[in-house]
Amino acid sequence: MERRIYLTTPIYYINARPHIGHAYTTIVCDVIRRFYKLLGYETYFLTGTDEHGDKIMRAAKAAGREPQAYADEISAIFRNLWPTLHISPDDFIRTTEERHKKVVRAILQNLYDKGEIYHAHYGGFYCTGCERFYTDKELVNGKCPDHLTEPEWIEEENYFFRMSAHQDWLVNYINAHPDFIRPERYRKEVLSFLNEPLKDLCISRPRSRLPWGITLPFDDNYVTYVWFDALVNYISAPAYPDGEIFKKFWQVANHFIAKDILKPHAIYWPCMLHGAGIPPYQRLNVHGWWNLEKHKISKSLGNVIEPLSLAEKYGADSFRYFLLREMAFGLDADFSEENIRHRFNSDLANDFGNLVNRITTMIKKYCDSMIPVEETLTDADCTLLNQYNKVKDILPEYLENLRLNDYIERIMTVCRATNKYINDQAPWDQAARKNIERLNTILNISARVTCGCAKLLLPVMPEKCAEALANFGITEQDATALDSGFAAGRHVQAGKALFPRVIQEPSIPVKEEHKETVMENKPTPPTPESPLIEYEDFAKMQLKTAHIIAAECVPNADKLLRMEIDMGTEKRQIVAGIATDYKPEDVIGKTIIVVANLKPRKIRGIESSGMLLAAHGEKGLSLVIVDRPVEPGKPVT
Ligand code: ME8
Repeated sequence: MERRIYLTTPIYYINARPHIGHAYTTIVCDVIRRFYKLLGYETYFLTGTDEHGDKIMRAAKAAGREPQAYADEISAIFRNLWPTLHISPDDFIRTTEERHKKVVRAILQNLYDKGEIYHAHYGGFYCTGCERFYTDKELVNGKCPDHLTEPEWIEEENYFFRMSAHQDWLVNYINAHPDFIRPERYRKEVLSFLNEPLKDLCISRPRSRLPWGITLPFDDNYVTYVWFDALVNYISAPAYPDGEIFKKFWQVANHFIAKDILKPHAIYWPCMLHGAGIPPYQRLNVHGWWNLEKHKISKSLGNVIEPLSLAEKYGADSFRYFLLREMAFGLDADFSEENIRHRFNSDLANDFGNLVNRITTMIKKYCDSMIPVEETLTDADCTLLNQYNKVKDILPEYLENLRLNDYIERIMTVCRATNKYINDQAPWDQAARKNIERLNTILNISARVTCGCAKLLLPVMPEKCAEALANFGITEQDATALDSGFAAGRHVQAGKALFPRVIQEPSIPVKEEHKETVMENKPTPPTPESPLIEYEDFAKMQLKTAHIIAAECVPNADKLLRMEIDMGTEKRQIVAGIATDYKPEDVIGKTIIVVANLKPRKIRGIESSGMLLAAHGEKGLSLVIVDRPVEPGKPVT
């Protein structure tokens, strides 16, 4: 089997700035490409911009610009956006480039010479939004179903491609190649459309009406219809017919699009290729729409979400994670910023980031910062390792079936299982009992599985996962293959939170009462004037023992530590102003005393469910701890 894949996004119209929909398709291709690379495939990834046609000419006019200058400007916005979202295409094609025009002209001439193109009179309903004619039947209440606008009736002489002549071939081809168009629902939609006779495709526009396009090589009174021009990008970029990239990658071409442009890709394009004697692409992969309150996010509906502002707010990798995790390929998904925040705080900060942080912190504390060697494995160790190995092994199958959201969830399940494994195996107890072999084994296994998960998540979050792996001493070169890189003896780095928690309402400035005054452990000292309290007053307070199982600094709050504590029957999160006196690694494993029935409150937007006790000495803070081992959750009286 070919271990190669060629991935393409649509080339985007430049009549407006990129939005979240464009970002999604491009990120999906980038992620899939990185997964295939991890599996050892040779890959080629193309994106670009679609710059001709009515729509662009009108947009340029509205902006008071010449079409070419306008195209240069907006195309550059797309091109420059991709690296900021950690997307790295191999090529970026613009339909106004000569290398593209040359191939469009060659294909047109080839079809014309073969008698596949003819000249005729035509009248029809034309939607400028879609840049195409609609039949009566396709219109909904006389309006374009996508743009909800009334099309214009246009009559003119034009050139037509004999698309109808390829209908039988196309139906047979789709039937013989079950994964030519996928998911299945779109394949069925195309086949059902092909139950009706296919009309020939109008492939020209009179230059007198629309000067902005590629002149037909056999009649300079006309320019090429923008869809005919645009689709050819998939072969013009890899330099059809003789380019090395074309020869190497065309047979494994995988187009990625949303369902809005199914018809041109599933019908026009294969027929054009067949007419020109070029084999069809390998697969058309069709995803659903990002909606906002049930409406497609689109520039024509004016409800766009700017990808850059979200990436700036949450980080490009978290944004990528959200898009991939939240949408099942093929189905629509609803966008909500609340969901981004939820994914960020729960999956990334709490499950994955916390895991990396607590393991590196413990290796630093207990093993002199060196990944320890494992000794005899227990059932619990083997169960966790097996769970990870299974997820690693199913990667090709999930990738092949485009189940990326499910795959990410499988990885996160392993991260959660590793967090639980650490809680259950309690390495801090092994350290207290000086059971070094067991301590080393627990830390080795949890580090190994965590590095494995970080590597599996690299395609989704290239920068953050590289940072996570670097914390375990694994460089990008070490991490090229799935099984490379991890080794006992490597030096770890600890301390910096991978995903600093997102404050609940990031755009709202921190209010005065939310600042860390309450939990800074600066109680008002009792003065002679303080009234004495009754025992009943004291008894209202539930003091309990708790084990600190994880800790991290809170970004932009020098004094705060966020800690996860085990209270016996439950785990809680507390935030306390002790960071000037304690580093995260100093407190992990300690048994402290907390006020367990204090109302939760937010400190810098992070919920704190309890307060720890500390003494305020001349030289700083000192945590109140128990002087013999006591189980967590025990009452302090
Ligand atoms: O159609 N949800 O360009 P275009 C998900 N130039 N994806 C979305 C989306 C949404 N709400 N909105 C847009 C064109 N997209 C032509 C393509 S290709 C030879 C020519 C994504 O700028 C999705 O990939 O309108 C969709 O197919 C594409 O942007 C349409 O981009």
